Amino acid sequence: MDGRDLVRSVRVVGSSKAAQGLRTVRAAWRRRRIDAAGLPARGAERARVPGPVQGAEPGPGGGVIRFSRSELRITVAVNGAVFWGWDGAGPEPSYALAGRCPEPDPRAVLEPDTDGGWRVVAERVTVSVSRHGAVEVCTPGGVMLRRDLPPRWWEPVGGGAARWVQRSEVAADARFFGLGGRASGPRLRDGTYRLWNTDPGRAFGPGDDPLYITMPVQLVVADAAAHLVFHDSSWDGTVTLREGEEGAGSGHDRTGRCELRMDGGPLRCWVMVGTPGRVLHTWASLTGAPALPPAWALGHHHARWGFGSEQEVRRIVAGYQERGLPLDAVHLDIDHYDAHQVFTVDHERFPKLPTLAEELRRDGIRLVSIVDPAVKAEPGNAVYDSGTSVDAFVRDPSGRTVEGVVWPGEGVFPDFTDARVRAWWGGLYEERLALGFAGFWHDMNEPTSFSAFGESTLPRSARHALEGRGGDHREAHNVYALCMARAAYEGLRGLAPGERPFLFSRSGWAGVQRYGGTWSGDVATGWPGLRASLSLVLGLGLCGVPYSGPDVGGYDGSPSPELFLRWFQLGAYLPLFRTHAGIRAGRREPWEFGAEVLEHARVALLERRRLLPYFMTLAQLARRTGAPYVRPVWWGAPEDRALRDCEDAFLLGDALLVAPVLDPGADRRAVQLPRGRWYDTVTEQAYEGPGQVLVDAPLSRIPVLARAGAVLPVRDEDGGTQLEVWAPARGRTGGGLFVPDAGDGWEEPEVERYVARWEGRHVVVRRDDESGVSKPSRPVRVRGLG
Ligand code: NBV
Repeated sequence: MDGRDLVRSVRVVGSSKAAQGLRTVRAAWRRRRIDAAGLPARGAERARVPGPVQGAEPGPGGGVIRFSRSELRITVAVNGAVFWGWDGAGPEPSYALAGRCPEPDPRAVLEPDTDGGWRVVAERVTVSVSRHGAVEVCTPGGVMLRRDLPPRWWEPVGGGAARWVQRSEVAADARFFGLGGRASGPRLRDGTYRLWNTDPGRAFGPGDDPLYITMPVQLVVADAAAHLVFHDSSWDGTVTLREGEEGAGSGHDRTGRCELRMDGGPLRCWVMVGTPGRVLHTWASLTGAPALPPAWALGHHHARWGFGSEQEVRRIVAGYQERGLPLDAVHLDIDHYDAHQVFTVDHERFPKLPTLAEELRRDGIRLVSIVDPAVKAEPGNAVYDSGTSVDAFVRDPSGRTVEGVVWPGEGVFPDFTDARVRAWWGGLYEERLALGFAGFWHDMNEPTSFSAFGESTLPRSARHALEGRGGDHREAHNVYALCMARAAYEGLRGLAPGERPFLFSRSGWAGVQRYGGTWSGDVATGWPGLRASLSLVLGLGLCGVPYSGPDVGGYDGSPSPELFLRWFQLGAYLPLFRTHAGIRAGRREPWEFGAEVLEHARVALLERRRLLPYFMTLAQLARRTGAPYVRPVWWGAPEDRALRDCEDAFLLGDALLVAPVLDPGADRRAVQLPRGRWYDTVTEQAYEGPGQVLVDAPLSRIPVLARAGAVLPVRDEDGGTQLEVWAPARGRTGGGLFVPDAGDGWEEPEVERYVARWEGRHVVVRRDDESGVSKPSRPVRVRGLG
């Protein structure tokens, strides 16, 4: 149906749904009209390349290399990351950086290279620049990791933003990961990936791209080293990847290729080299430590669009309690708003929210509120009026407020790229805190405005403050949700200074981890959706966003009992463990799928609760080191090719390997093991890696293996913490870390470090800290002794 048909049908039917359709069509037309008037037509363009080198000027940590038609600035920062920018681009301003750009490393110097080029030699990386502007990144041993060919710009003859393309080569054995949340990963195969945060408008599966969170962040893993490259431009773009191939026998290698095309923005990037752990550490030091979720947020969350009333919430909570199923949070979707308007409550159906929140909190259950950015454009609506009085809403180039179509009808959009607007928005959470909400779930913040023609977001010509620099939606779109998260985070810190804010957001960009986590969005119910949901968590973790998880059971339709259970079992080992579904979807309470599923779901819930101290430790370590809780199996051995290609299992921290069941009818599955001994955590059977083994995966559980020697903190029956130790192989040692629960506040507990080793016929655990070696004060349980 095209726009005219839709309008015709709207006239005939005249229902409220049809009226919404008409509004949608009008909004799309309006958007096109605004863009046509507000954006310069591209017209003729001139192509440009840097041209031959002319000279160089050393500076702190690197210097500037001049070419006939551009210049390149290279700086090695003290954290080991290398920055380079063309055409005079520096690292600031940047939405990705956590603060100011790190200081240059004074030891890195720019020096002449062979063939008239230049190079910078740093501790962990050497960057060589050729006479024509190709940039090569090598390990200290001289192995090439990435070669960027000279870039090419297309400049509109009449002025305006230049498009550019950057082609790169990587090692023949390299694999690509990252680019934000991708449904078809985690290994990004040959294809084109778009960099434009998008609500697909329906439940998505592995073939859908792009989705809600895109980022120009690639993690490239090769034998010689891993590297992360971040192109710091928030504009629309595409990344086309082609994996390389190693020549068999005497054949030649074909290098891997990457082509990045951007519609605008500076051509600048950051590169970090090393092991995956080191690379993610450097990335976190640049873009910010991941926010630490409060302990309750590491438990089980239950959501649904359409609880519809306080009674229904109570009924669900009672359902969990009567069956002895742990529950830590309940999420209220837009149906608890008054006429779908953010920061309001439907008092008829939710008359006593603070009382409900208080009662739940007494039972250890928190309430989480959805928060949508769009505000109903209607005088008399308090949020609209207060926003209007501070001039908060995005305008078009003619100065009119941009209106879109959202749940409440015609809606306007706060400009979160304006510090003043962030401060106003952050203050609105006071109403939520007073209602008793303890956490926040940001939705529709790509931002989405319903549209009948493809693009369902704001017009590209819409104006944004961009921190006073001024610009349009082409630049602001991808950072809109990041800035909304910042507004909420900073607002909450001011409103409740003693508590760590908890928020997670559907959309985001590089750096969003500073403020909170994310979730997978509307993943389609089905086995492919289950697989896609793991891909998203792994990929986002490698982009520095460690806290995320799927809608367990899928967002739409009704999963079969088996699919629901397998999703539930996977979710129990992911950072955000949340059942959620759309308003027309079937039920998602664990007892709705029969007695057998309920029993197995209970086991998963209890195991999640038992592992809470371990999850808390992983959250603390993510904050301190940038390492995601959920890591690809190659994390510790990126040179192992078979591990690099394994996408159906993951490491949960250092100690556990989780092998979810992703196919129907399976009761066993193959697991690719990293080096060392691994124990099935239920049967305690030992397997030797590296290599592939077949393990049991009955309906009652998914395989979870523990690394021999691992010491992991678990909760004992009295709620205390116990150290679970998996026997090291004879003659070997092991260890693990524990960071005690920080409560909901800001305290930074000390890391407890444990080592495990054989002493005669016993496995002994010792605490090994700066103050010396001591007996652990916590109970120890040794497993895997056979
Ligand atoms: O708020 C309703 C839904 C929500 O349940 C879901 O989790 C989001 O991804 N929301 C999308 C808006 C739906 C629009 C069709």
